[in-house]
Amino acid sequence: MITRRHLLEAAGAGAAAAATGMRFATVARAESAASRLTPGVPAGVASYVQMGRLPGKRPLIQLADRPPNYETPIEYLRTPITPNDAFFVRYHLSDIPEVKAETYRLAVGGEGANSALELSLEDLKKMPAVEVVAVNQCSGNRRGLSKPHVAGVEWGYGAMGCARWKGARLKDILDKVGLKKEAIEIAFNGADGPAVDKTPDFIKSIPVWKAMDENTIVAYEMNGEPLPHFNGFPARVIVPGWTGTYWMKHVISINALTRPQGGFWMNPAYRIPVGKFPIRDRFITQENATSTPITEMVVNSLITSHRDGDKVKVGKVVVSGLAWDGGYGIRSVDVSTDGGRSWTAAILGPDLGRFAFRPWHFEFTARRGRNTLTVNATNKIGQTQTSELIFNPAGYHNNVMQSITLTA
Ligand SMILES: Nc1nc2c(c(=O)[nH]1)N[C@H]1C(S)=C(S)[C@@H](COP(=O)(O)O)O[C@H]1N2
Ligand SMILES: [Mo]
Repeated sequence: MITRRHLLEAAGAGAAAAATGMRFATVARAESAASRLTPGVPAGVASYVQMGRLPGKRPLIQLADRPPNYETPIEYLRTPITPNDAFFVRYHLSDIPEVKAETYRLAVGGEGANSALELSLEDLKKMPAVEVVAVNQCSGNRRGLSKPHVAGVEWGYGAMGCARWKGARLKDILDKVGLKKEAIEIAFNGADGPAVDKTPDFIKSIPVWKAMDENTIVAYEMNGEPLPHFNGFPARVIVPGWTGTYWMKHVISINALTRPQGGFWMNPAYRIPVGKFPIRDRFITQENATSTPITEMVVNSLITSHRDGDKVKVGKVVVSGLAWDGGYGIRSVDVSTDGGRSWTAAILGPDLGRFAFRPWHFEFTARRGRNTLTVNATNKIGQTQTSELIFNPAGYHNNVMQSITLTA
């Protein structure tokens, strides 16, 4: 609960931060943040986590402050569209400039393009506009649940959100400069940079075929509003189906490449072992014998109506949540109340498109004592979640079926 005192404190801290030139401030409410942590994240996380307040955002679970890494509490994931002010925030670099709409320029070119040009925000908005509802999920969502634990931001369930994105097709932007037939990848850079540390600049590329997909866009609107600063104002890349790492925020350059993009963030970061996950979309120009870039999200689901350990009344209980995948679409969500011996189909809610969160709900009769529910989503190509963690050193692609126990 946010009390008036907390709001005043937040306002005061904000003013102090503004005075000292800091861009954001946090409200120390350690207990309430710890109570929102996903069960299973390393015990040490509780000692540093707090409900942090970035300008324009509700209090979110602050796992790091510089660079800002803020997770969405599951309460805000009860709708298939995540509100902008509750949407998670993930950065690798601490120097995040406030990009001005008027002076913003997007440079498009590269050695794989026939020409080069610069687009203003107005230019982008004059292009044919498209909308796509798509899940943005960090590759490392649920990393904190890895056993054994692995290094990195110890995300619980909330390093994800779903929004209606509006913008220009990347394909239309690339058509303006024309791609050479030698072009193999399209690379993005954002306006953010390393502060004083030696972190390499965050540059990401995707294969040309994914860049030319009609669903891949450069978005300037999120749920009918300009992008929030911390989600990439004034424009960001949207790569529906693929994990958030490619969704470049504050994108200021788009380059067509004739050779694979190098750099830390392409290799060794954001890679998965070859052959370990049931992945269809391959990023061949970046693949080597042992590792390949992470691409599409694996099928997954989350209970958002209840937390593990919640108390319920004996009798009818409605449990609800979300399911999503890499863009094949959700076929079914099944729930087991007997430890996986039998499964019952949940009722699916509105379909906002194959890249969107699919809401579901399930009614069951709670008996006195402990009631354990396990959820498993299946997508339209028949892929399901795993019961055992597919361990990988970066903690990516965790889609272990979630179980919660409700006590009646
Ligand atoms: N400019 C910029 N864009 C970025 C990143 C970043 O560090 N800098 N991180 C990426 C990663 S890893 C993720 S998961 C998403 C998170 O998007 P969000 O902060 O809007 O939730 O942004 C992506 N785009
Ligand atoms: Mo990410």
